[in-house]
Amino acid sequence: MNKNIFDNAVAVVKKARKILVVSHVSPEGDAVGSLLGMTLALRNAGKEVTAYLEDPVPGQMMFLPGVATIVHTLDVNERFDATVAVDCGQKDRLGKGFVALKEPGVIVNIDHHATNDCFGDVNVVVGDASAAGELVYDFCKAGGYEVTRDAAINMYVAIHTDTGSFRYSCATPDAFRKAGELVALGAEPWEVARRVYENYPAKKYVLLAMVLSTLEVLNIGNGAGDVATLLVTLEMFKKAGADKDLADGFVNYARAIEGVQVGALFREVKQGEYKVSLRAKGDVDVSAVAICFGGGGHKNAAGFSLKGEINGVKARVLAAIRDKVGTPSS
Ligand SMILES: [Mn+2]
Repeated sequence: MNKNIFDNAVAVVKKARKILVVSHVSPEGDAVGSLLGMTLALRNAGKEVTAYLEDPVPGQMMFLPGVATIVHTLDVNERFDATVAVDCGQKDRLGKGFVALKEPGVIVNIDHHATNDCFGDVNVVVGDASAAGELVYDFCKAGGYEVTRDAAINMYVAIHTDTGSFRYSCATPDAFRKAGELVALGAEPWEVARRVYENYPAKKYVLLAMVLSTLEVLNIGNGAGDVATLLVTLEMFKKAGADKDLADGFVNYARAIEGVQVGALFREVKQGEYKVSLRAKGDVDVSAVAICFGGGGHKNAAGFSLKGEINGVKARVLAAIRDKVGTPSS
């Protein structure tokens, strides 16, 4: 028989009767989809599976099959034969409830973050997988676990969300091929898109209208292209009756403008303090800007907090963008 990267993981799971499946705090589509995809496949094979997430499932993911069976607390004395962790690079990101658990059994760590510290007893870390959901699908194939329609919907959502709807460079031929197989197994693209991306509360748009009216596109004169800024204030949240989550993703409107290389959203968190989100296109690295203000992130997506009045805060951020991401004009 051919060797497969999942052989050891499959061996652990085959031997286990009582299994805990976990993913990271602040879960998004890949975390919830991978968790439930794995859970449903193993339950279908007769395993006794507990699916645990420390934090609540985001509203847009509440339609996922099996979501009602997720638990958010664990009994520290409960004993498992094995734990399968998905989409999580560090053990403490699995949450306090998991870390406190005395007998998690053999820990199988299945992930796609290159920064994964291999906290498991068995580690399957594939940095070029688009989503942990891809790996859950591979695991099922390797172990001979049937992928039911309900499991397929979860894995499809995992891949769909982590590839930015197949827009990011991680949308590889493998990601498309596996997504296609999951559609053949019963995941419905339109139904998923409708639930995940076309199901927002109206007040999000009331808020968006106010935020878009603050748009400024500035040429900062450093050869790095334009910077577009958006502002969301506490008063706007109050007027729209919206909480802060509803501004998630607004910064992408700034980045999406023709000629703009960096989009910035300034969100007032309290009087005199702003959370700044930066999004860059292509080769522009905004994490360097975030780091110089004590924040962090990835090359194309980073953030930090800054104190001061909005005009001063904006001027400091634009100056840092000019210094850090500009190419000397030639
Ligand atoms: Mn992921």
